[in-house]
Amino acid sequence: MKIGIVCYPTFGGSGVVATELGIGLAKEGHKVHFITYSQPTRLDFFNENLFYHEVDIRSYPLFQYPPYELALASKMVDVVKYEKLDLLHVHYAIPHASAAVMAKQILKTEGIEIPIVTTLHGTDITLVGKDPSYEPVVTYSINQSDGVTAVSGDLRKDTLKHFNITREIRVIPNFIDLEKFKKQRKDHFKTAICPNGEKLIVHTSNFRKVKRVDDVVRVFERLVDTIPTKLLLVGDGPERAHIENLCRELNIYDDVRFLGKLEAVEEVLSVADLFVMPSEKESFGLAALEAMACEVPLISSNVGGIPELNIHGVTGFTSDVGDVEEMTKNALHVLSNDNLATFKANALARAKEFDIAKILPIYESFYEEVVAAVVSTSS
Ligand code: GMT
Repeated sequence: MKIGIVCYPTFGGSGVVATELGIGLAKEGHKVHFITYSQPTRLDFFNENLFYHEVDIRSYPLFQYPPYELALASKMVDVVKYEKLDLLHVHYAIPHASAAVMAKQILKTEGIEIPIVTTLHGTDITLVGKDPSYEPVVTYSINQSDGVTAVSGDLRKDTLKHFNITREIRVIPNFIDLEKFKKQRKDHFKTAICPNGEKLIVHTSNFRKVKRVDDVVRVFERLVDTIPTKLLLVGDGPERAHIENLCRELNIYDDVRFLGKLEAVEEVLSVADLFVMPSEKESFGLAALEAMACEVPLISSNVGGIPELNIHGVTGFTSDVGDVEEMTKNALHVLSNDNLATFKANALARAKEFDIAKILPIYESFYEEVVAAVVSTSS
C-alpha cells in the first residue's frame, strides 16, 4: 500500500508513534510518505520505502500567523495526486485531521477518493481539542474521517463524552519496538550516577504542568530520606527551571541529575530501578511503556489510559493524582530487595504485549478495512 503519514516531527509521543509506525510499515514493504514541516526526529536513516515531503510555509507581512493548515492541506493534495497514495493517516487531530478533510474535499473535485485515518493521541482531545476555540472543527474532522483510532480505551471514552461523534472509534494502543529497547545495560553509567549502589529513579517528560514533575521530586524527597536513591530527570520544557529551584529548596539537588532531551533514552532506562509518572492527564503514557520495555516498574497516577498499561500491584502501582504519600509507600515496596526482581520481570512481560510485531498488523488490517469501505461507497 502507498501510505501518507502526517504528524508532528518533534520529540512528542504522537510524533514518535507516527514515525515508528511508518518505519515499521516500510519494513513490511509499504511505501510510506511522511508529510511534515521538518524531518521527523527518528527518521534519520535511508530506507528505499520511506519518503519525506516538507510542507512549505510561506510568510507574508499581512499574516500575523502563517496559515500552516492551508500549506499542509495543499501539500497533501500534491503528494496524494503525484505519488498516487492509497490512504492518508494523520496523527493528532489539530490541525492534521482538518487539513486532511480539506485535502480530501479538494481531491474529490478532481475525481480522486482518498481515505483518511485519524489517530487521536490525547491532548488533541483532553486539553486543546475540547476548548471552545477548536471544538467544532475537531468534531467535524473526526466525523469526516473515514477511520478513527484512539490510543487507549479511556481516550475513546473521553472523546465520545466531550464531542458529538457520529462514527466508530477503534482502539489501537501504542506500541514499542522491543528489539530496540532490549536491555542493553550501561553499567559504567549506573556506577557513575550511583557510586554506592543507590537505587535509581527515572522520570522522562516534556516538563509541562500536566506531567506534575513536582510530584516526582516530592516522592523522591521522601524516598531519599529512607533509602539510598538517586533521581534522573530526562527531558526539558517550561517547568524545568521551577523544578531545579524546588530541588534546591528541598535540599536534594546533589542527588538529582537533569539530563535534558536525550535521543537514546533506552540507555538511561536500562539501568533504572523505578519510573515515576504522576501525570494529571495521560491518554496512554508512551514514556512509561518505554521504561517497562527496559524492565523498569512504574509508580504512576491512575488517570486516563495509564491503568490500561500499568497493572496495579503487578507491574507497579497506580495512585490518585497528587497522592505523593501513597506513591512513596508503593515505591518503597517495589524497591525492596524482596520485590524488585518480580516487579521488573512483570513490567517486561507486560511491555511484550505492546510489541510492534503485535500492533502493526492491527493497523494494516484497519487500513484495508477503511480503503475497502471507501471504495464500496464511492463505486
Ligand atoms: O503530552 C505529551 O507528552 C505529548 C503528547 C503528544 O501528542 O505528543 O502525548 C500524548 O500522546 C502520546 C502518544 O500517543 C501518549 O503516550 C501520551 O500519553 C499523550 N499525552 C497526554 O495525554 C498528556
